Amino acid sequence: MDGEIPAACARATSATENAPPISSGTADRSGALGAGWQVYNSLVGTGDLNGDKAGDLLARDAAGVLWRYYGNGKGALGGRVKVGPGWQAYNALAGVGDITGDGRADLVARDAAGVLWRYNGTGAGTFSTRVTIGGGWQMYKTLF
Ligand SMILES: [Ca+2]
Repeated sequence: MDGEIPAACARATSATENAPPISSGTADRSGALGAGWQVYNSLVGTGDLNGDKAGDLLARDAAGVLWRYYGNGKGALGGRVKVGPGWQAYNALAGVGDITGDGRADLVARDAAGVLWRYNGTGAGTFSTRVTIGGGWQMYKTLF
């Protein structure tokens, strides 16, 4: 019933890809994390998705695929891992930390109708099936 909307993201691949370029944390003296990030239309700091106490990042590309980058705890990010497709259905994504109280970082997403959805973090970099939080969220320009 959700069409292309990602109902669950538990099918994340274990393959790690290295595009766009990422920082090794040693070669770039400017503090930048590397070039090539313009391929994404949304970057979301999520808090710790995998329980290693380092903050992580989600990135959505133009095709609507969501990618995960684990922070290494030393100021750089590891290679990207595909979380899942279909995220173009949302006009805002926000890393909200742990809003379910289970110690795992969660994600919220707003669709074009203004409905806000919660994706519970699994603690393994993936998310469970979405749950409706409520409607009326189109009144906000964006979510942080
Ligand atoms: Ca982490």
